[in-house]
Amino acid sequence: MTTGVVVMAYGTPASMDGVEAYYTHIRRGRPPTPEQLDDLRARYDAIGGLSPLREITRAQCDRLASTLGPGYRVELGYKHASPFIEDAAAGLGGDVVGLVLAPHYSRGSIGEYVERLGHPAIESWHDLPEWRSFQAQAIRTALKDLPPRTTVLFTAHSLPERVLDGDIYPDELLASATAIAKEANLDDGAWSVAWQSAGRTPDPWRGPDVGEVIADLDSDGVLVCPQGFTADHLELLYDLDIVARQRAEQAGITFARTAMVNDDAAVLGALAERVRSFSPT
Ligand code: FEC
Repeated sequence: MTTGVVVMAYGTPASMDGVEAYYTHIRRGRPPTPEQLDDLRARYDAIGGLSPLREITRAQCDRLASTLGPGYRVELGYKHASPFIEDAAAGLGGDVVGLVLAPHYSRGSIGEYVERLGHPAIESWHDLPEWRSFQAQAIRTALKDLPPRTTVLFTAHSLPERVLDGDIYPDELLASATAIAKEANLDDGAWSVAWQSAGRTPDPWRGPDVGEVIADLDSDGVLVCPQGFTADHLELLYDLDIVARQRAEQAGITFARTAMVNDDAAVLGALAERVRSFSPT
């Protein structure tokens, strides 16, 4: 008897022609205005075309599948692109468990993946020691090339305030940032948390935004550690590497960002172990 595993991730369009359908899906069926669509296409153009997210998610999923080995059937399911979560789950019989390739729980984000899956899932894994060590090592490596007075900013995707009311997401982000900062031997005043990639909607989103924090920094360097994500994609390559970098340059501050997990063998191996030992309550 095999166990089915649905590895879930955000998804990205497979071609530039697919950007409108993708954006419409993110907006829950409401098509974007021509201006919004042009703006998104321009962001993909600015990172050199499509996002690398599709290939990276595939590599992450393959790494999980090969570590899990026989006894597990692993399928990839995207939130906003094909193959969708529901299609991946429908192709699996018997026991099915889910894993989202994002470390922290929030009702408005992970909760939605799990609801659509309709099976038990690992809802949060930011306490994984191998993941925390990866982040601490990435910080230590990047700091070697930065000025001594550098601030580390741990970022995650912002969410609307109404979604975060009573949600555990900010607490989980602070808990992992604190543990990673300790493991990387950062002084208390040398790091903080910030938010990024707030949506283009009129309602208030959780801040402070990483760009505002950078503009107000009293330091010579800033190192952004996007702990809320596992792969290189648009929100990092554009929102951080282009927009946040510009903010830093305007403020006369050296900018850098830590390396992403992508298909790192130690982290994905440990995640596979977590899937193996997962028993739904
Ligand atoms: O590389 C790529 O092509 C895709 C990058 C990508 C990732 C990602 C992750 C998260 N999002 C989260 C929440 C929201 C909410 C809205 C929203 C909107 C967008 C848009 C694009 C986009 N997101 Fe995303 N997100 C990525 C891309 N996201 C493009 C639409 C244009 C824009 O606003 O920039 C607002 C929806 C609405 O309009 O109602 C909310 C969260 C994550 C991290 C967790 C995860 O990976 O699932 C939370 C990657």
